Amino acid sequence: MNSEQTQVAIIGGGPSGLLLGQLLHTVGIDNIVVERQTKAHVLGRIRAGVLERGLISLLEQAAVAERAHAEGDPHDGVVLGFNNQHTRISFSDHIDKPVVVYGQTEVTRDLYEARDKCQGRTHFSVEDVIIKGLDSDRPELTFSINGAEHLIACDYVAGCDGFHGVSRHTIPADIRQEYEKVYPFGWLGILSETPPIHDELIYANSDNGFALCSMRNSNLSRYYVQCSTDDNTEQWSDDRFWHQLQQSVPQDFLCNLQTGPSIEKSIAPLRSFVCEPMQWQRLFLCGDAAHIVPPTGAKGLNTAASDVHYLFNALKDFYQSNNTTSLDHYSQHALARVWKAERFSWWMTQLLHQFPEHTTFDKRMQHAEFELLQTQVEAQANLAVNYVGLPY
Ligand code: FAS
Ligand code: PHB
Repeated sequence: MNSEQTQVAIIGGGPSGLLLGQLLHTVGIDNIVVERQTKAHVLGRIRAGVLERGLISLLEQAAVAERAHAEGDPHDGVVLGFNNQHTRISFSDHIDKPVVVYGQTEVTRDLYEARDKCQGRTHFSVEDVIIKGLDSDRPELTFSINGAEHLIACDYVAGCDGFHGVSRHTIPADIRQEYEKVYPFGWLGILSETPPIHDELIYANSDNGFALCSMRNSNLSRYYVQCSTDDNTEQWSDDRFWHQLQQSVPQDFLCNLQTGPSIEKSIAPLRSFVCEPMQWQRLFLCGDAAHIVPPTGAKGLNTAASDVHYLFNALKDFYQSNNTTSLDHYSQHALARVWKAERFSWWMTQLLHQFPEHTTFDKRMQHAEFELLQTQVEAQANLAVNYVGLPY
């Protein structure tokens, strides 16, 4: 049995676990990350694309923001399309906080590079992670790697292992309260090495369904269309994808659309989910391990970041001042912001998608909401302050 000691054991080497590990390192709190996949597999995921100011600040605090500043693209507004109408929502007209377009994949790459540089301990390809002794002052992780048994003894466990991880299920079922809404559609996303159709994101709803035009850089575009939950990527040729996108994006923008072969194609299901509490004895959940949002509001990665902010500061209070007040209230603090992100993501999803069960009245309500956003400054301000990210 390979035995190790640390202060904080982090389950999950995605953005939540890596960001927490890097922040802990900056204040000398020892930590070990255990990751189920290989590093290459984690870095092969194409996920979020929009970073809130709060996440950028955390990357700065972790001394990992250099590339995001150099290559990230600040955005000061988004375009909303509704059938062939469209309106731009400015951020700076309401709040001086642009968002930065910089892929989650790059954030994860930057965090791994920083972790390697400071020789942070990371175990990849771990199997059968079990959390033990959470009611003691020295909990343990046991797991195996290629058949060899491992044990990590620690003070605290951070469950950063995503929606399909083990951490959440370690909280007893009679303690956990789970809230869930599964949407009757998914997002089919592609990457193409083509110039973006527009210099800002376009979220569009039409009788043909939802579409999103995003980007990673001036020659790498990220597009999404609404698809059925029964679909798989084999059913979606590039031609079918581009045709569907052009049915939903307002025609004023189509003259700038440059299509090309997809270099990545994937389907993501959409759900809203929250687990309460986000802590149990010496286990603390962060990110997708505790909550999921439909990506319509670009809140998934960004809400993981605010969890990490609260947990990092609570652990720092404990190790530097022997004060557990913030640790004792972590779940309460994190959930207050989680639920606001859940609401905004749900609202954006309701506004921008075609729901099979929608009546003609429901469709008129979507149109009325869009007209409010076209004409009412208060409605525009509300979208702007939520999209750029509420304060931590
Ligand atoms: P992650 O799921 O990223 O990371 C968890 C890590 O834990 C993974 O590396 C996993 O391999 C590991 N793990 C799991 N079980 C383990 C175990 N038992 N032991 C050890 N390790 C284990 N958000 C947006 O804002 N915009 C988007 O467009 C967007 N698209 C998405 C598409 C998909 C398919 C998915 C699944 C999510 C998407 N998200 C999007 C949300 C996403 O960005 C998450 O919010 C973000 O990855 C959260 O990061 P983590 O909490 O670190 O979870
Ligand atoms: C992306 O660029 O992948 C992206 C941007 C905004 C979203 C979702 C995804 O709301």
